[in-house]
Amino acid sequence: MTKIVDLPEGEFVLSGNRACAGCSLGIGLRAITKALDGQMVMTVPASCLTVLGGMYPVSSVTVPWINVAFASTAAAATGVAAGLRAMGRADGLTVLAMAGDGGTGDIGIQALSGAAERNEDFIYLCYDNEAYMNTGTQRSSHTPRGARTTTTWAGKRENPKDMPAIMEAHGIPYVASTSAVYPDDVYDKVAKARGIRGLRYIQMSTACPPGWGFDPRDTVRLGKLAVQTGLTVLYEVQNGVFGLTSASRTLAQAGRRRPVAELIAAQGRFKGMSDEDVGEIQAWIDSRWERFMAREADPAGH
Ligand SMILES: Cc1ncc(C[n+]2csc(CCOP(=O)(O)OP(=O)(O)O)c2C)c(N)n1
Ligand code: SF4
Ligand SMILES: [Mg+2]
Repeated sequence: MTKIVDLPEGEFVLSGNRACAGCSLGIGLRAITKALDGQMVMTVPASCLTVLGGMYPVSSVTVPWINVAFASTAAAATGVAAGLRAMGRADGLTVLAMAGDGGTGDIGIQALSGAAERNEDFIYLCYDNEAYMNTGTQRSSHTPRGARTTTTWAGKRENPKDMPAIMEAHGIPYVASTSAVYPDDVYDKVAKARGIRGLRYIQMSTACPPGWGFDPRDTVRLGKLAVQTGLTVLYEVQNGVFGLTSASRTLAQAGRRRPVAELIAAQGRFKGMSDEDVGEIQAWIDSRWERFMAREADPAGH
């Protein structure tokens, strides 16, 4: 595993972007672009990522980037990849479709599912800040149960959609889950995906101070706490073979997780949640974690 100090020095995300203070998206995007060595073309729908990238004529990112209509991120990436092949430019250049959780699990899912079924040749990276943040925190299918948003003012009642599992069911060669506050894990997964052909799906948990309700200085602590509780799980599935990675593997070896109540208490969006609801979320995480443990014990699912 690559250590943070060993990440390449080349920078493709410049300082001084328009994201909020403490946003973890920039940390993740730095690692992603380093893993691709800037040899990439991005397709991006409306989201906090477009805010981070900047409005013409200024930009905080030095790689080619196409802003596309919301539902069409994967369709646009399909077209860019086909165009590069037709021009004989596909070798060495990676097409990266990158969208938020709303743009992926809700609005962009049909184009993404179609591209996965055809096993198109690009990386799709969903950064998951767990709501429609750019428009002021509306619930998405990825918003966790109990979270207050402007459209779930009493707390969301449903558990989040499991997009990596949905993508795995398409039989694509690589699916991974990572977190922006572990840039070494992000880097390793994108670097691995770079060397694989076909559709590769990576979901990146992206801690968001205003949307989750915590102080910007706590971004890394909160993102890591989500992993330490087992709510965010770092893993990959390559050609059907499962493996925990990084801090989630360490957690599994240690055999004990921190209670989700700690994570809930640290975020304003969960304010006022009953003990009963916290207990139900803990039970949901526990049963999910047991399934991950079973896969870790039998990686190829025999
Ligand atoms: C077709 C369409 N519908 C709605 C919008 C308004 N809109 C812009 S960004 C955004 C939120 C996107 O949420 P997500 O994909 O999770 O990314 P985030 O903002 O959280 O980074 C919405 C609803 C739009 N630009 N286009
Ligand atoms: S709203 Fe959240 S995800 Fe969006 S720029 Fe601000 S901190 Fe980042
Ligand atoms: Mg979002």
